[in-house]
Amino acid sequence: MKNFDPTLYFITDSTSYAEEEFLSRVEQALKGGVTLLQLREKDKSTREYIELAEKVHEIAKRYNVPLIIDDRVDVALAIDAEGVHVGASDMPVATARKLMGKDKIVGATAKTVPWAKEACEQGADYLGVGAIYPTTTKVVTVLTSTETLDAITKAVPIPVNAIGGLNKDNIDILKGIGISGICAVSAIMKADNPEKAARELKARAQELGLC
Ligand code: TZP
Ligand code: MG
Repeated sequence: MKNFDPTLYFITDSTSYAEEEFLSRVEQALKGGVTLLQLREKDKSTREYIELAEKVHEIAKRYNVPLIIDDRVDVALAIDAEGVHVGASDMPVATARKLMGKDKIVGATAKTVPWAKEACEQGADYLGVGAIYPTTTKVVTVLTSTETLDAITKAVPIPVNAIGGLNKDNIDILKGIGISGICAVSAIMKADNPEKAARELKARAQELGLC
């Protein structure tokens, strides 16, 4: 397995913030103990995506946290990010793996056991599974039951992270399921204090023995 820690996977959403505030929030989250970071941009031009990714990468490197780029292999390669995350409407995992090379992290979204197995066979390093709860983050998704999440963790040998509406007060639902980590957007991004939010979410996940 590659050398990354999926315990607290923070996925960004810059839409409500000026750049300075956004970058400050990302850094606060890293200070709070985020172990894996994803830059997720849906509306930026390629140039804007690259420019922001370079800035986020500089910060992430200072905390030794790998940066994953959502959707865009070209952006990930352009800034020499540590990895890319692909979903159902993005390029296939096998293509992303071929383009990224064997040493980079390739993550994939999976909502069913067959889909999870396929992503794994095509070279995914981890899976994001959800949405476990309804989410306020802009995303096209359907809910995934904890039974399906559990089945996926048993069906693949790679780390599986839960995602969707997760926060420190509701992750107890994941107890006993063999996940490797928690993915969160709003619980950290929109928190009054992202550092504290990240710290508390991680502590709660560890307290519950989730990861
Ligand atoms: N995929 C499934 S749910 C989701 C993504 C990207 C968004 C999760 O955001 P939040 O704010 O943690 O619910
Ligand atoms: Mg995507």
